[in-house]
Amino acid sequence: MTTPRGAWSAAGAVAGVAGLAVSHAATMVLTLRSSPLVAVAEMVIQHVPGVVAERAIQVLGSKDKPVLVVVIFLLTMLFAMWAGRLAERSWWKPVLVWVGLAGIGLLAVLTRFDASSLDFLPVAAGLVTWIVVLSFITEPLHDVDAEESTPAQGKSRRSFLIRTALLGFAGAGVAVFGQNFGARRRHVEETRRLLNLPVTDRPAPGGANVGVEGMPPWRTPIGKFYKVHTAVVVPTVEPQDWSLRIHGMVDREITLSYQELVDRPIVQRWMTLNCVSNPVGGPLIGNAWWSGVPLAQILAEAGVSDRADAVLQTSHDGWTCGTPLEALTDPDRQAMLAIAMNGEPLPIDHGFPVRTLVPGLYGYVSACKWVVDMKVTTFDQVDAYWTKKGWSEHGPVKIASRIDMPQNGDEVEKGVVVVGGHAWKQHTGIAGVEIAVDGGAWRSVELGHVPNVDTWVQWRTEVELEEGDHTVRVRAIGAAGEVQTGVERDVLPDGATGWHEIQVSAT
Ligand SMILES: Nc1nc2c(c(=O)[nH]1)N[C@H]1C(S)=C(S)[C@@H](COP(=O)(O)O)O[C@H]1N2
Ligand SMILES: [Mo]
Repeated sequence: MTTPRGAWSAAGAVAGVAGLAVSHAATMVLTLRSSPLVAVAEMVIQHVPGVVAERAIQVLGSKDKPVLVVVIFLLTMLFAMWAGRLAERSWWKPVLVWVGLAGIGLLAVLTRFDASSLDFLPVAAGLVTWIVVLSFITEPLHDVDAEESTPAQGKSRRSFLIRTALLGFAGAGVAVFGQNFGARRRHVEETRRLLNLPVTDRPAPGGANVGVEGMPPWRTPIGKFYKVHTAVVVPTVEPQDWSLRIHGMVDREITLSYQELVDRPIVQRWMTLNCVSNPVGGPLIGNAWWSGVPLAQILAEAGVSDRADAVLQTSHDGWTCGTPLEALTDPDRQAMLAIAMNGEPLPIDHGFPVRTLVPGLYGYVSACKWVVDMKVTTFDQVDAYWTKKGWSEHGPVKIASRIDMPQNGDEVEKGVVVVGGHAWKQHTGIAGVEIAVDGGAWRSVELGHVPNVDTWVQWRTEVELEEGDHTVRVRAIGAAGEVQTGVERDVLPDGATGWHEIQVSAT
């Protein structure tokens, strides 16, 4: 009589979890950014084609990264169970499986932009754990196989169960210990909280909010501000470890420390940031009060070459973007190295300690979070993260508008209905907004106040709706008189176009 297949698979799974737990704990102890499993997820994100990434984001939303990590975990477990089954007949075949898995992990951690020389250690610790744990818990199983149906067999079975349970507890222990998870992040969070920056907070200017109930506020609170980044575990950078190097086609290379940056004159302004992947009517946009240091001045000190037309920005996590140089040097545009958002030191997820912001450009070509390097160059030399995946090289924001209230599918009371929303064309501004009910004539609505042309504007109006189903659509008119197009285009390669339309039923 032999042991059931399931026991071997289970042994493999236990060994698999134990190895992952140990590699995770080692990551935490060494205060590395992310465990090998997460590094593999990031490697996948680096290499998936743009369209696939786009679909994944659309289907899974902000869950795309957790889902990817779970999928990679489950795949690892499948291999681990396979290793367990192989252990029944061979000692070296499971080792090959473990080495193969560890090889992928090693590749992922070492090719990471912020790889450190310690990065191989969690992988090695995990590999050793896999091998040792599997042979430890399968040892009694071999005895069960070898022995006839005797009392000794029962003993071996018990021994297997005891060893498995033991390992289970040890694994749980390591996992709990791994709740130091984020010890590093907590530390940076603490530093961030204690920072005393020469910045101020500011409420939305009077009249910016048009007072439509249920609509997002004009000034986006930090917790409601959308987040887009490729990092699965975001960089946690202590300000004293941060520096920005500006080099390439410049007369004088400049390296700025955090203190040097903060000691410069700070500017503060309202600015709306949005994502090129935002579909018509979508949520990937936010407006905040930003504090930072103007980039034009710093670039002037560096002395950029006349032949340069781009800046390749690199984040601490290796993400890159190519930004039109003229948008950074233009004194009117006020591109900045931002250190604070809504009066708080930049939140970690939004790029702490320093990120770039350029009014009028989509985030993917400009708003580099955790920025550490700026290379002045030419666009034909730039091979940035999203442009490699088929997105357009320049990313000026397109004129757009959205209906926030009522929401698509809402039931409203017939009669007078308040309609409201937002419109934006950062850096040139919005002159008017029009809506059309049930495909009728366009009519102007009332606009809220804006402090500058770099923010979105709220709008509101009242419409008379009879009982039944209705559609409402919106379009914006830019400061130069341009009318937002109704031609529908996808977000790829340079931002969606088309009118936002909602359907409501009045009862
Ligand atoms: N390091 C880094 N910076 C980044 C990104 C990223 O993936 N990594 N995404 C960019 C994109 S596509 C956008 S739209 C903005 C989003 O900024 P937010 O997350 O603060 O809203 O950050 C930009 N900066
Ligand atoms: Mo974006």
